[in-house]
Amino acid sequence: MSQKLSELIDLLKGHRVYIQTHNFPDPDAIASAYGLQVLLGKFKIKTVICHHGNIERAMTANMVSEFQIDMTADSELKYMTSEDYIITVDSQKGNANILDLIGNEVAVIDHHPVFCVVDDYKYRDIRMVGSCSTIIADYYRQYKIDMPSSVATALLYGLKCDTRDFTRGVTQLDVDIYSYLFPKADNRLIRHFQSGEIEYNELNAFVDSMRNIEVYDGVAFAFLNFYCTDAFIATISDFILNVDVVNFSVVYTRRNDGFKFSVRSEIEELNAGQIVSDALKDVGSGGGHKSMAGGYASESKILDISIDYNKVIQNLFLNIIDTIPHRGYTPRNEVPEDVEVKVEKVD
Ligand SMILES: [Mn+2]
Repeated sequence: MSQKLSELIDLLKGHRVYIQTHNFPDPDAIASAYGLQVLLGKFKIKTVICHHGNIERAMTANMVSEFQIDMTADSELKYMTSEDYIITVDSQKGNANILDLIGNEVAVIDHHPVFCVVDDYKYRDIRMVGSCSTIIADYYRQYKIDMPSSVATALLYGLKCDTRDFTRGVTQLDVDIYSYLFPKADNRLIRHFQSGEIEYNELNAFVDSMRNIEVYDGVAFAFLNFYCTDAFIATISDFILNVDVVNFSVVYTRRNDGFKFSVRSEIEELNAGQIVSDALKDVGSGGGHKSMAGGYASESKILDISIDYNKVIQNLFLNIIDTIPHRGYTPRNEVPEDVEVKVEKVD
């Protein structure tokens, strides 16, 4: 059960307060930050929303401009000191996807499993629900606080994005919050935000990435051999999961001196966060939810194993996945003789 909102408010009083999202914030992170900012504002606590990395996607940028959400990039932060308080939303300090700013991370509101244990938060509300927006909305609901339509729309959009329209990681609380937000939200606006998932200038890259898929026993790999944003990799990973023969997808691209990963699972037994964390532990790091996760691997460590980096990456994942019995899987050493083992390739 979460700590009381009043504890958070008491904690923040008299401090300069920042709400920090994960890097390259997505709709859930931004909606959570915005909903929390409006909520704290009702208790006369002023906050600045900050983040590292661009707001990349049209579907995210549309929401920010529609609601005039004031987001400050870390490079534009002028006044933050080590005395200032930071609340991290949709992320936890110590994770690879959040820049360590100089302020003091006193509070966390998140829905990600805890991978790096940092236990000195003064306020912690981490719940395994479909979105961080769910938790923020729950504060309004529990404490009967008036919610403007803009906040309801943003939070409902965040909830829909993270649960992929209520098809992944959904809990009873998410459903309850849906019925709480629905009458307050502008559902036409949500449709408008959602319609920009793939941008026109990405169409070629999108088609290319579909040509490069390799599938082994339901596990798909796609290497995106061109510059693409984090959000684009995630979109491709989501999309590949829609292919009928795929139930686990690993999409990756080159970044500076490494590889950036986006991983999705639709099989209960295959925990995406745990699998990325295990697969990349010697070459980088990773983590996330049961159904969606991400990671990073150092290029030199991958190339140390073999110059054929695609094979190395495939093996790192398949070696972990092969140890986990799951639906639609044939253990490697126990293949019946009359079954032809083939590598499926989608051309
Ligand atoms: Mn989220």
